[in-house]
Amino acid sequence: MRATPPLPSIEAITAELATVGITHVGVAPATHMDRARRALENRKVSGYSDTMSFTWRNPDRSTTPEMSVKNAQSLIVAALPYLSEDTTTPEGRRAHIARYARTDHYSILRGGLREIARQIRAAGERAVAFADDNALVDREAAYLAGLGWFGKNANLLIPGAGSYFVLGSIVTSARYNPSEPVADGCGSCTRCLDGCPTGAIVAPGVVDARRCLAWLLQKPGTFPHDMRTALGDRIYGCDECQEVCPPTVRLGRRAMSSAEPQLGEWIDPLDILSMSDESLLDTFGVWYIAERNPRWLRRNAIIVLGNTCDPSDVRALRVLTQIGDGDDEVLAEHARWAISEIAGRSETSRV
Ligand code: B12
Ligand code: SF4
Ligand code: SF4
Repeated sequence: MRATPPLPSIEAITAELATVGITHVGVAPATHMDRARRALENRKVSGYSDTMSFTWRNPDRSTTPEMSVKNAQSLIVAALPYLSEDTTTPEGRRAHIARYARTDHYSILRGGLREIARQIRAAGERAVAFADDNALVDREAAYLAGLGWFGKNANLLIPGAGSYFVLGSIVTSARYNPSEPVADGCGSCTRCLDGCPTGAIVAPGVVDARRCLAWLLQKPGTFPHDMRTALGDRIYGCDECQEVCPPTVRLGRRAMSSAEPQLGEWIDPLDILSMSDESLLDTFGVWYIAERNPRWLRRNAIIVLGNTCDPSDVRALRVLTQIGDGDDEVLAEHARWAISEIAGRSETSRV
């Protein structure tokens, strides 16, 4: 009979996770996450969670690790850096992809965590890996595991490294020694509150999703009129509250992503409008696209064209006019808006 392998130590786990690019690991007790539970309830009542489901789908489950793994004792929480090199901003029409969305960092993180979970199970314990899953509030797990502090921009900031990290956990019945929590590092800084283009950070650590561009780009339906100009050239995700964050900007480069980006920083929004449903889902399928309906990507591309397209860009204007005259009333309305924005810029440049 083969002997049961020993439980991997936290040092061995950290070393193994480092081989896939995971730079920070900590341990939290698998207790109920009271603060996150309260925050989920409060954001629902105040309307800040808008129509998001995610961790709100079942707040009891997403804040109670034991509901995912029977007799859970510990969370092993890991952070993977996603910062990659910037490229130059193109002239004219352009669409910007947020830093975390240029590679499927979650699958790298999950892959590393699943392998460790397998080793823990082989040692006779229960263990399940989660990363960006509705079953667990990842930032609270990371805070409790001493990986970092909650920034006023709501992101988890790692001391000496900033917030350009994705987070994931292994919930396990095995007992590991919990790490020490990290003290607040924001101090009197308020740059993210002032720097958010839509004023979505309504209090330190509290994001009103109804104003957050990252959510509005994912949400199905008509894009709110009063947020369209502020969207600028963003096609997926928004990095602004991190781009203005001193520790993240200053120290982020200490831990860079080692993964080859699958997508560039910039794409041509006209390409999105000329691609088939199938190729849109093939190219951008790792993104959260509501209802898996590429129509919402096209909607975003139309707004971005409205914000970035030069009035002399005949090709883009022709495509927008076709959509504006088309059968999809939602896209048509966005296209007519974009045309009038572009025309407005041509008026301004003549004055
Ligand atoms: C829903 C969601 C969103 C929503 C809502 C975000 C939000 N702030 O709630 C939207 C679509 C807007 C979004 C955007 C982004 N997201 Co998101 N998102 C999630 C998801 C799926 C759930 C988050 C959640 O449960 N929120 C619930 C609320 C209650 O949590 P919270 O905002 O963190 O609230 C805490 C703080 O308020 C804190 N707190 C309480 N009191 C106080 C007091 C003070 C003074 C402070 C400072 C804090 C504080 O405690 C609360 C509870 O823990 C997680 C993945 C997961 N399963 O956890 C990823 C996750 C949070 N997202 C992530 C990322 C990368 C982003 C973006 C940067 C992506 C982008 N570039 O566009 C932006 C950042 C926007 C922002 N400033 O938060 C990462 C964050 C990594 C990190 N280092 O923090 C996560 C963890 C995914 C992952 N597994 O890596 N996201
Ligand atoms: S992601 Fe963008 S819109 Fe959302 S809170 Fe941060 S800066 Fe504001
Ligand atoms: S910008 Fe300033 S206040 Fe906001 S998270 Fe960064 S350090 Fe904290």
